[in-house]
Amino acid sequence: MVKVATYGTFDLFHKGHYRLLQRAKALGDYLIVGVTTEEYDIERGKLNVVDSLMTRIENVRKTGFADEIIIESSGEQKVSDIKKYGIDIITVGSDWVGKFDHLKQYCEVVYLERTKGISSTMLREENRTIIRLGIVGNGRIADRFVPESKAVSGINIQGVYNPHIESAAIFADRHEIDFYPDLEEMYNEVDAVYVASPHQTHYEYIKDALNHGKHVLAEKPMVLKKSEAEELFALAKENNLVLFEAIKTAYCPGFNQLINLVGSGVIGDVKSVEATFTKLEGPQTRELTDTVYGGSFRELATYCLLPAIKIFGTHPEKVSFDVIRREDRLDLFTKAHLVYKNGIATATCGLGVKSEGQCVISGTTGYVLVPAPWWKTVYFEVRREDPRDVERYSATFKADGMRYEISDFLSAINGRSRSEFKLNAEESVTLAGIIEEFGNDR
Ligand code: C2G
Repeated sequence: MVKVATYGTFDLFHKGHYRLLQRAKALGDYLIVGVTTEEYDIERGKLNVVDSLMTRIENVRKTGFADEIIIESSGEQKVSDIKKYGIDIITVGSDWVGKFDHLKQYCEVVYLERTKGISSTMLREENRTIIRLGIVGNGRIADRFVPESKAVSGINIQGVYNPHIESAAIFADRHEIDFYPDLEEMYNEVDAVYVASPHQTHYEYIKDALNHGKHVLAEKPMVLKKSEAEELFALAKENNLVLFEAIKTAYCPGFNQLINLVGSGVIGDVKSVEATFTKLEGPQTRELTDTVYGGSFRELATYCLLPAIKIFGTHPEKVSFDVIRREDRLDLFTKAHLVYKNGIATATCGLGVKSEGQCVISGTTGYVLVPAPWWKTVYFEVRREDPRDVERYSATFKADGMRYEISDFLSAINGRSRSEFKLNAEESVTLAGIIEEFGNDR
């Protein structure tokens, strides 16, 4: 008798799950299905799981494919299950290709093709939906976005659009999604759009998507002009649509803990915020070759301005810049200085200059040091006059960390969001305004 095992969360049970179990069963004579516990899902960074463990087990049972259902409560369990149950084959979907190869020393590992284009039709009667998302643009950031989206329950990447059809086709193939040669075609099949095209094209794509009734998650910088940001947020509001700027730091647990802690007065009155982000990029990258829309500030300012805007607010009294430019005027190293009524802030961005990527928040009774990379906030210290007086904080930040913004975006669409507090329209408008001022300074 050939024993097969497969594992999963099986939240919002859909056609993809059904087909996976069907084919898993067909691989042998006896199918064991491991369903993850809520604790294990939290530990492995799977967000937004809606159904209880009992419901998820029940949905697997109802398919009739499982001969035995077990609970998966840790990452190591697969190895012990193989021995315990005498498993011959472990199978999972192709989104996991390579990830379980270490099990090949114990049994056969089969990756089954993932099901594309999951629709909500199966779920609608129960008044729950899977948000179908289309991607516009397929650069480096989109490559990281797709795997991150798999860690969020309730979203399916339907396909990608790029006017460069060949590039879109390769991307679609790599991520096992569809590609659309035509935007209208994509709009017909999605509820939401992720805009990850070059900066200067965001405005038109966002506007178009909103005008087609789609929610939008837009890569940073969302737009390069304050008036454009205001117009787009007004349009989203008018049409009851969600528009989020995808600055992952704003949504990650550690950064929110940091902002809340500082807000609670742990370092007294805050007087200064300094944040630095530098990258040494290859000379052929877009940010170093695009002399009009590239450069350190447009690339990195949204991160470095974020702590100041969260702590001091959206009304700096004065903004100025010190810039080191290349001969062709592209900015390699930029310091933006923000003067507020109650404090000052510096945002330091570098593309051809490397520095310590830390954030220091100074107050009247102490300071917070967030070591590099502060924008993926996993650890920070509250320090005071006495060097022995140090409080240490740590938080989780899984993989590329985009799952947090995706999860909040879904919650906002599904109407159960608190993320207005994480990055609101006014804050995004302020960011666009400062980036515009920088542009005028050229
Ligand atoms: N799946 C699929 N097609 C989809 C969605 C999911 O074939 N459109 C497959 C996944 O590849 C997985 C199974 O269905 O094999 C369950 O998916 P999830 O519930 O998302 O669980 P997952 O996070 O993939 O857990 O130990 C946990 C397992 O390793 C996998």
